[in-house]
Amino acid sequence: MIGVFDSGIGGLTIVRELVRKLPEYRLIYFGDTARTPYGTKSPETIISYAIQDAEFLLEHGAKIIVVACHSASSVATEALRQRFPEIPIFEVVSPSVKKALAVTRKKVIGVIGTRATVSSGIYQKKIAEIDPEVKVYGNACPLLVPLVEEGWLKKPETRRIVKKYLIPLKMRGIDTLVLGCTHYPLLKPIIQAKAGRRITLVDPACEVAEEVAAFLSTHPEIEAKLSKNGKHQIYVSDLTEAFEQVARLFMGRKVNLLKADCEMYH
Ligand code: DGN
Repeated sequence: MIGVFDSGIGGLTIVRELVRKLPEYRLIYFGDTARTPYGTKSPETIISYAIQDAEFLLEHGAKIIVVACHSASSVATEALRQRFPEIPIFEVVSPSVKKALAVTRKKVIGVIGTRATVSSGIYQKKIAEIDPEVKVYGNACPLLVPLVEEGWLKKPETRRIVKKYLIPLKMRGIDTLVLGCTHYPLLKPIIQAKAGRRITLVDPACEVAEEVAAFLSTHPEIEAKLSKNGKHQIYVSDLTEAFEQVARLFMGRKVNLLKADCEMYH
């Protein structure tokens, strides 16, 4: 199976894209709803959670892992690759960097995300490795996750907050904006409206799905290990009605959440 994990329900935006792009493969998802959010936690804590999340997926038959959470992708990818050297591990930052560099005309890129993602400086680091001339500006937008989870996708309050978060980036003259958090694809219409038509949005969910598809088409030995057809399994470490509602919002349909039976999450 293709394993996907996230700090909570938000990673279903990545599942949605993976299912659209790779409909034949079975997927297993783990959302750490008992310990969400990761975006406010220290790198050490996020790394230890990410390793446990990956272990859960591998124990349940995942053959490749997609880190859907931007906070975990930003701080835990290296640790995951060291811990599981045989497992192909995908994360959401690298394909977004690639896309952002391909579309920027003025070489000025903005990134929005959680505090963990923005303060990791991972986008600045990865972009500088490829093109040191490109300027990268980040802005943490901690209020957007709860607004999305409340379903406030079109409210005037959300519009005002998005506008405020984008002002410092627009003042820097960005022409490309990376939606560096699992939740932001749901706010795309508002973000695009407030950013203006001249700023190109990069949606990491689409980019990572493309990357996984390209990898599978060139690695038949790994592709052969993935189970095809059959039901996707969506596990969470804590199950409430509210999480089910949020899952429906993210997937655009009802989702049957399974409670992960796992000591460490209690
Ligand atoms: N999944 C997190 C991320 O993409 O950074 C957002 C939710 C959170 O942990 N705050």
